[in-house]
This record gives sequence, structure tokens and C-alpha cells, in this order.
Amino acid sequence: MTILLATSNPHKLAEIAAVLGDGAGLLSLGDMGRAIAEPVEDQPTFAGNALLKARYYARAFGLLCLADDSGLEVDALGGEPGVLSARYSGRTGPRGVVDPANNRLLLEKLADVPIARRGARFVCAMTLCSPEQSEPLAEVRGVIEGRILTAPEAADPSQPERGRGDNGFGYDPIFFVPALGKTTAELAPADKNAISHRGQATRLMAAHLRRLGLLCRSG
Ligand code: ITT
Repeated sequence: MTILLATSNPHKLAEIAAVLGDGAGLLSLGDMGRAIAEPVEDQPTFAGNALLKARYYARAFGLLCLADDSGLEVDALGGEPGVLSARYSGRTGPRGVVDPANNRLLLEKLADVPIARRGARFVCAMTLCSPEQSEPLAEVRGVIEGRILTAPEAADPSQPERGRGDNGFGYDPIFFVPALGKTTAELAPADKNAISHRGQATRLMAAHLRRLGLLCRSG
């Protein structure tokens, strides 16, 4: 069986593939041999955007398709950046430019917010679609709770947007998990997957794939 993992984010691809292993016959968009325009992610919820992406790429390539829409919800900001997480600051360009710009904006907005009110969560919605049906074959969700680092807690407080840790992507360097005393960028990839929103969602999706006969090993 072949499943297209429809993301242009290589970090997501690596995290999901690490959980599903070889048994799902995963292909990436780069394996498709032709590039197509990305869909406009205009839905108000993560689940809505995950369905939109999975449905769009399943139809475009005639393959079963798995898509992830994810992001950060910060309590003190009423759930921002939410579905706008990838493009919060409005900066465009390579991830090495966009991610620090998003982190900087978030830290600026939280500058006066004390640790006790810096609660936040990563959310991942993951959806499986077939090319023939418009209703999804499976939809799952994973959540990890934490808080946003303060600028003085960063490894280099003169560059607080760099937070702590070199692993992961996006908001990982400033997303602190109190139970571990680390940011998710300080976790090894397998350790992040063991607790993260995406790791949880992928394990739930693996159970659906097994139920549907689409995953050949324990995954
Ligand atoms: P695709 O749409 O191609 O999958 P994307 O990165 O644009 O890639 P989203 O629209 O789902 O994906 O936006 C997710 C953003 O949320 C991502 O760019 C990060 O800014 C943030 N995010 C999601 N999961 C994260 C994680 O595990 N660690 C850090 N930041 C994360």
C-alpha cells in the first residue's frame, strides 16, 4: 500500500515517518515527480485545514493521503497564533528566517506576562483521505501542554527568539515542558515524538491504518 504524506515541512515528514516506519509505504510530495500549487489553508480550525490538505492532495495525485495541520495555542493571547502559527509574523522565506521571526513576535506579545500565565499547547490534527471519497477515512488529534519560555530563560537572552535547544523546528525552542524541565527543542527526536502532539496523533492514526489494513507492521 502507498500513502502520500502531504506536507512541505521536512520536520513533520521526519517525525511522522519515524512513528509509522516502512509499513505504510509512505511517499512524500517530493516523490510525486511534479510539483503542484499548495492549497490555501483558509479554515478556522486545525481539523478543517488538515481535511482540506488531505482531500486536495489525494484528488490531485490519485493516492491515499495523510495530512497534518498543527500549531501553537497560547492562553494569554486567546489561543493565538492557532491556525496562523506558520505565518504569524508575516515574514516569508526560508524556515531559518520565518521561525525566529514568529518566535520573536510571540515573545514580544508576552513580554509582560508572568510565568504562571504563559500556558500554551501544541495541537496536531491529522486526517487520512482517499481520492474517491470526500469524507475522511480517519481523523485524529494530539495535544501537548506546556508554557512559553521567558526571554531571560533563553540560552542567549540577547537572542531570546533562539530560546533553548537545537532540535525540532518552529516554536520548539521557546515551548517549555515543565514536567521535563526542557523545551521541545532540547529533546532528542524520539523523545519529542514520545510526548508530542504529532507523536500522539501519529500513533492514533497508526491504529486506524492497521484497522483499515494499510499498515503492515506494529508501526
Ligand atoms: P505543511 O502545511 O506543508 O504541512 P507547515 O509548516 O506550513 O507545513 P502548518 O500549516 O500545519 O504546517 O503550520 C504548522 C506551524 O505550527 C509550523 O510551521 C510551526 O510554526 C508550528 N508547529 C507545529 N508543530 C510544531 C512542532 O512540533 N514544533 C514547533 N512548532 C510547531
